[in-house]
Amino acid sequence: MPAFADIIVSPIQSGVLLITLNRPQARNALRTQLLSELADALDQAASDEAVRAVVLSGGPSVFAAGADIKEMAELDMVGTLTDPRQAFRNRIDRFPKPLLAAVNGFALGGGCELAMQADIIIAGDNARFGQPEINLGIIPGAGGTQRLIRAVGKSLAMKLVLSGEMLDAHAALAAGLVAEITLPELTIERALQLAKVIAAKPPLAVRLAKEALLKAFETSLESGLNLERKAYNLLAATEDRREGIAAFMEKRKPTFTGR
Ligand code: CO8
Repeated sequence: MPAFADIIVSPIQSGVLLITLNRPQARNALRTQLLSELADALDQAASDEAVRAVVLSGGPSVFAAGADIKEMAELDMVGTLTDPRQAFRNRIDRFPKPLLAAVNGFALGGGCELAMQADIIIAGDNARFGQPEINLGIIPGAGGTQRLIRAVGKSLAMKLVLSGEMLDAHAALAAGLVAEITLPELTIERALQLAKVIAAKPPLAVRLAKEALLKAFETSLESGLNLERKAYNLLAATEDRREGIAAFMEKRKPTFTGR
């Protein structure tokens, strides 16, 4: 991996890559450069067979305080329309492997939206999620109106987006925005541990499961079930399916190769 300025990419461990947002002095505000580096790192992780899952963290005390407001202030409407950040966000969306967010502290605005781009959120009990854009005279622009409502339902999403109020970790867990909460000092470790469990599963099945699950947000039940069935059938042709079933019969641990 090339050296990055705004993120730290740790060496792969047991198939898991840890990416840490690294602008603590700006509360990890998501300036263009940071998003560009993150998209590049994920593109590289997507094509590296050794990477089977990625954990995205903001470090011990903050996940991300949103778009970089200082950078945003420079943009007029044309600047906003031609803003390259959307393309970086789209590349993050297309990451095909499991992406876990380890969230400590604030995940606000674009930071909350970034956490919601992950497949699974593990939060420290000090985490606070929010879409405070309304306080700046704008609305969420990177998925906050669409993903939040799918994650927590209409009433709570409306409350958060229209009032700018924050959701604490316990409320986020109760609402289904996060999968687990833990002590803040254990958030990254727990996310890595879960990522390693996923990384040991058959990669093709993991990939198709992610694709099928995400499709549920975008399609009718009938076509979603159709896609699920096709993905299921495809996996019947894999060596990993043979290995998984053989290992069960032989009462041993399977070794999956992604073939
Ligand atoms: N952008 C730029 N700088 C920031 C940001 C930010 N979002 N957040 C914090 N900083 C900077 C502060 O300016 C300060 O810098 P300096 O030391 O130079 O004055 C430094 O970080 C520390 O900030 P605080 O002193 O405020 O730190 P606190 O720990 O007291 O508070 C908070 C942390 C609560 C996170 C607070 O900083 C805050 O409220 N930040 C703004 C949160 C916000 O409004 N986020 C929404 C931004 S808008 C957005 O995300 C729209 C997304 C649209 C995406 C479209 C993509 C195409």
